[in-house]
Formats: sequence, structure tokens, C-alpha cells
Amino acid sequence: MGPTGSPDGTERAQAGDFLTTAQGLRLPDTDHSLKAGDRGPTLLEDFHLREKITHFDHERIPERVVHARGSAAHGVFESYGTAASVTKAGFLAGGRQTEVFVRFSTVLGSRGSADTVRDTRGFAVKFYTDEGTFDLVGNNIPVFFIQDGIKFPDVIHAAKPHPDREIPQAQSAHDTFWDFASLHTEATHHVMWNMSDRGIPRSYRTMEGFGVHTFRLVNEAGATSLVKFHWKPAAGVHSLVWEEAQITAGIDPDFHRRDMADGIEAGAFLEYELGIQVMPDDGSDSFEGIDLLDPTKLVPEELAPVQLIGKLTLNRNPTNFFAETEQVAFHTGHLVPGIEVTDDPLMQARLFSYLDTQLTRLGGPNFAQLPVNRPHCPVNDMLRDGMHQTAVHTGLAPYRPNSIDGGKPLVAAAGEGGYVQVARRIEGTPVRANPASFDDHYSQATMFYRSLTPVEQAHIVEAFTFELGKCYEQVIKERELQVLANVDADLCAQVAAGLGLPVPKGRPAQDVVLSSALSQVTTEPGPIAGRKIGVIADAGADLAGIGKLRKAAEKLGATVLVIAPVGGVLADGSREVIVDRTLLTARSVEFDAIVVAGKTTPVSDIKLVLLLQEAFRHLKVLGAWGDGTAVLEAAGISADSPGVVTGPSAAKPFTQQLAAAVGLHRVWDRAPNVMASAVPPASGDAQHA
Ligand code: HDE
Repeated sequence: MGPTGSPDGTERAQAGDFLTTAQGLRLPDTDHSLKAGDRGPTLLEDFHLREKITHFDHERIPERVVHARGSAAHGVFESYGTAASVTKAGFLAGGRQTEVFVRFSTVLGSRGSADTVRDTRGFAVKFYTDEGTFDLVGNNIPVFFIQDGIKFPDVIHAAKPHPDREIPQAQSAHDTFWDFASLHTEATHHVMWNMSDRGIPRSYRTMEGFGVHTFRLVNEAGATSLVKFHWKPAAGVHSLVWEEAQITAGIDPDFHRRDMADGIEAGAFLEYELGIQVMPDDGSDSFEGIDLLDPTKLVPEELAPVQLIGKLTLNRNPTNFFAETEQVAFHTGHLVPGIEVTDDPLMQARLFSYLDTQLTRLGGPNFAQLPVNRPHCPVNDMLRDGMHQTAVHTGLAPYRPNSIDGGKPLVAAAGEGGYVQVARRIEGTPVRANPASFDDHYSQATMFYRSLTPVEQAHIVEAFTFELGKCYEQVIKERELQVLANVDADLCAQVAAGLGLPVPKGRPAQDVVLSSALSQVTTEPGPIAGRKIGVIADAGADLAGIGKLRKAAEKLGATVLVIAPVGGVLADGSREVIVDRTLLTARSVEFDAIVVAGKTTPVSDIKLVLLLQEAFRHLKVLGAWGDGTAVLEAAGISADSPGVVTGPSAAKPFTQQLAAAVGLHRVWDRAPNVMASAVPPASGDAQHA
């Protein structure tokens, strides 16, 4: 019998069929409090009532100060062994498999806020290695707002809702954020990424991840290198469009959470490759003129290619959100031999923060004993007692040296797996100052902007115009325009035009070398696993065709959802198709593509027109087979418009073309005609205007 009452000693306090108190006493009733007569007052002696209500009163724990909103999955990391020459970390040796737990998050919003807001995303990975737990606590943006950790409370106070009214929730489009960003110009590069499509990812499956800081890797021989970590998603890097992100925040605030859980449940696992950029550790802490200790700078992949070292697969949903996703505790100081930190002043401060924050959030120093936080290797610490101690330690001597417990636990030399920092010289005079190289706040922001395609640049212009347009203080807008003037004159001019303000003069860097790896627009179709295709159908529709489409989509890991005027089942002789959504419950944002089944009767239902027009405007693939094209035409969408896939039937040529189009993610050719959400619904003529 285990301590929580389970016969197999596991931690689930859910043994036996009968309801009990926390003490295991069987209960005859949990629906009525114990009263003096059925109309009388409640008796103090009702220990069950008091236990039930007391526990309920304490069900919530403090949410994370930042990254409160998140969701997570279990998985496995398989190492290729290609990093073995640069690190002795055992889990990166060839052919090793390591269990992992990954939590994705937004930064600004509270626990119940929407997933699709414009924000940086957290990408925190816990590797349960047999040399101890290694946490890679990264983001989906490779640079950060600040160069020194001491500024973190400032940037977060500025970005969180205003302290008087606690609005707006989960967004940066407000005065205090732009007040800070425009004064604190080292944030400029990160802000450019936030305002780009990277700030509104399509799903966790389609996000890149970055360790941000430079790490120091050490190999068996003691040789060191400086590296940046990258996660490359197998599904490619894709984003929402802004109007879609906003609508989704209301229609389905759990959009990313649902997408990951549904995908894993359907067997469409999330996959990423881990990669490293390797730079020489020559004592300069810089590479090709880039200061590697400055976390507002990235190293372009063209200068240091990302070498792939292993594959991460997220394949299991958590069983209980609170126990796992909420209670998981990441810490940048959870390191293993072969992986060390550098003197990046942002990273140094994090080494303090992540342990400290768990004391409040998880109520004491024993959070490492929670199931999700337990290492998957032997633990023999001399930490004792404290709140919520669940271990029953034996022995008398949790101190060293001792003779009573046989001198144990022993300390391990490096050869025995002990974590011995590589020798490095540390000296200096105490100062509160940055090196001069940290003063360049603009050149990489310029590089990022100019490396993107015109449609991605246009999205940045729209995002700045939207966010600054939400500010009340004129002086803040003007100051941010001055920042943009130092990034790119054209960007600044376009945003200024949108705000109706004069264009300030700046001095943007002239000679930046561009990096095409920063753009996420691709011409090669990617995989479509986890994507959702909506099929418009009605009672007379070609149900056999829907069957063919579903079979083809499921083979590729995508899901087909049938949308009909009313719920229930569509039947045609012995063939039956279940209706998944009605025109009342469907909104275009749920789907990556919408196709019309052949033989569906064209109707002018405004909800159907809106569904198709919205998908069109959000640059999604549309399609129809057979005479289904008439339904598109009835909604004002010409079958010859870019990104409209048609065919005589739902046979292979049609489904193949559809999959390839969805694999390109968006119909970028349509973008010039539908840019900005203010454009009226596209008519057949307007599309070609
Ligand atoms: Fe965090 N950060 N952070 N951060 N961070 C937290 O730790 C902090 C920074 C990141 O899913 C907190 O357990 C400081 C950079 C992620 O549980 C807290 C500084 C990067 C997560 C904290 C930084 C991150 C956190 C809140 C400046 C990207 C979510 C709860 C020195 C490389 C982890 C917690 C999860 C969470 C502090 C800067 C990423 C308060 C002081 C840079 C992904 O400790």
C-alpha cells in the first residue's frame, strides 16, 4: 500500500471504488451538509463539509509571473550523436533516447488568456537525462528585449496590463509597453520579431525554438565551443494572419492548446530537430563581429550553419493539467556535464530567478519531488525537511563529512560524472555598465526587416500601425517612429502614414548583410500533418467523394471536418457521413483549407458567404470538386483566383493538388488583393483588380 492509499504505491490518490475522505474514511453522502434537521443550521461537527470546502478554497496556486498561459506534452528526444565532438553530455551521444516534457507558453497573458495573441512564445524543454535533468528554457524568437537581467522587471511591468484598470490583457498594444520600448532602444530587434508573423504562430507545431543565449559546450577532452541552440519544426515555420489571430482569440481562446492535444491524440505527433550553431571559444566571446554575450543579437545561419544533433517527438498528452503542466518547474540552472553557461548578463540573472520563483509558486523548496519534476536518474541529496516533504529519508547524517552513514553520499570527480565547471579566468572591477559593443541597438533589426519578403514586411508595417494606433499618448508614437527611422526609412514612412504623423529622419545601417533564413515564406510544400480541412456539404452532396478526400487527408495526418447547414448525419443509401460542424458552429479560423463537395446546392446563406470570404481573405486554400465550384461562385469567389483548387472529382489529382497547396500554408499570391482587414469581401472581379 503506497502513502497515498494506492495499492501499487503510485501517487494517484484514487484507489478503490468508494468515495472517501482524505483519510480514507468511506462516505455515505457528499451532496448534503450535516444539519440539525432538514431545515436546520449546519453542524460544526461536519468534518466532511469542512475538509471538502477547505481543500477547494486552496485549489489555486499563484500563476507564473510571466508565461502563465501555457500547455505541454511528453515526448522523446533521440540523439544523432553528431554533437559528440563538441560535448560530453551523455544524452547527446549517438543513438541515445531521453524522455522529455515540453511546455509552450505566451509571456504576457494570465492563465486564462487567449492563445493567439501577438506575443513571444516560450519553448521550454525538460530533458530527463540519466546524468540529471537538463532544462533548455527558450523562446520562439532568437533574441530578447533586454541585455541585462536586471531590466526584466521593467520590461514586464511595462508590458503587463496597466496597473490602474488591469487592461489590456495579454497584449503589447498599449501605452506603457510602447513608452518603454521607445525609450529602451535595445528592445528594438526583439520588437521587430514580435511585430512580424513570428508574433502570431499558427501552432506550436509550426514554431521554431531558440535557446537565445550563447552556451559553452565542453567535450571529453575538455575542449570548449560556444553554441546557440535551435529547434527546427518538421512542419515548417508558419503563422496566422492578424485578423484571424484576433477572431480566434474570441472564437477559440484554446486554439494552440487544442491543436497540440488533438494532434497528439490523432497520432499526428509534433516533431522538431535540435540544432546547434558552433562558434570558436577563442576568449573573445564574439564571432564575425557579433558579440555572443549580447542576447539582442543573433548569429545569421549563413555565417554559422545550424548543425542538426537530434530529434524531438511530442507523442503523449499530459494526464492531468495541474499536476504536470502547471506544476512543472523549469530552471536554467538545471545543467548536465558538457553544457555550461556563459557570462551573458541576462542568462546570469536567470540562474537566480528560476529557483527563486518556484518557492512562491509551488509553496516551498521540495518541488523537485513532484512527479513531473523528478529526475529520471538516482537522486541522493542532503536537502531535508521543508514544506510538503514527501520523501521518508533514512540515515542519520545528512551532512559531510560524516562517519555515521559510512561517509555517504560521496562526491563525484569529473571522471565519475561530477559537474566540474571548465577552467576559465574571471576578473574585473565592480561596475554597473555594458561593454561598448552592446550599444548597437539597430543594425540587426534592420537586417531582420530587410531579409523578409514584401508580404512579411507589409505585415510588420500593419502590426506597428495597429499597436501604435492603440496608444493614446502622441509623444510615445512619435518616439517609436524615431526608433523605426533608425531601422528602415521605408518602414518608418509607411507606419507614419498609417498614424497620420510626420516622418522623422534617422540613420539606418547602410551595409547590412541579409539573411534569407530569417524569412518563413517558402515555395516548397511542407507536410500537412495536424492540419484541418473543412468540407462544405449538404443532403445531396457527393458523399463518396468526401470519403475519398478523408482517406487521402488522414494518410497525411490531416483531419477532415464536414460542415453542413444543420447537424446530424448526411445519408445517401447505405453511405453515412457525420456532420462535424454546422454553419452556425463553424468559423473559418478553425480550418487551414475549405473545400466544397460536388453536388452541394449553392445557397446565399450569409454565414456560408462569410465562412468562404474569410478563408479567402486570410489567404487560405479553397477548393471544390465537380459542380461544387458553383457554391464558391455564389459566395463571390472565382474558381480561377489564386489558391483555389478544382477538379472534376475528389480523386487523387485533386487531393494531391490540395495537399500541396495546404503544405505551402498560405496563398501568398492573393495577398496584394486582400491586405489589411478593412478590404471588403472579394468579388470575382475585385480579385483580379
Ligand atoms: Fe523567463 N521566467 N526570465 N525567460 N521564462 C520564467 O519562471 C526570468 C527569459 C522563459 O513553461 C519564470 O518558472 C527573468 C529569457 C520561459 O514554465 C521566471 C529573466 C527567456 C518560461 C522567469 C527571464 C525566458 C519562463 C516564471 C531575465 C528565453 C516559462 C515562472 C533575467 C530564452 C517556463 C517560472 C515554463 C519563465 C524569469 C528571461 C524564457 C519569473 C528574471 C531570456 C519559456 O522565473
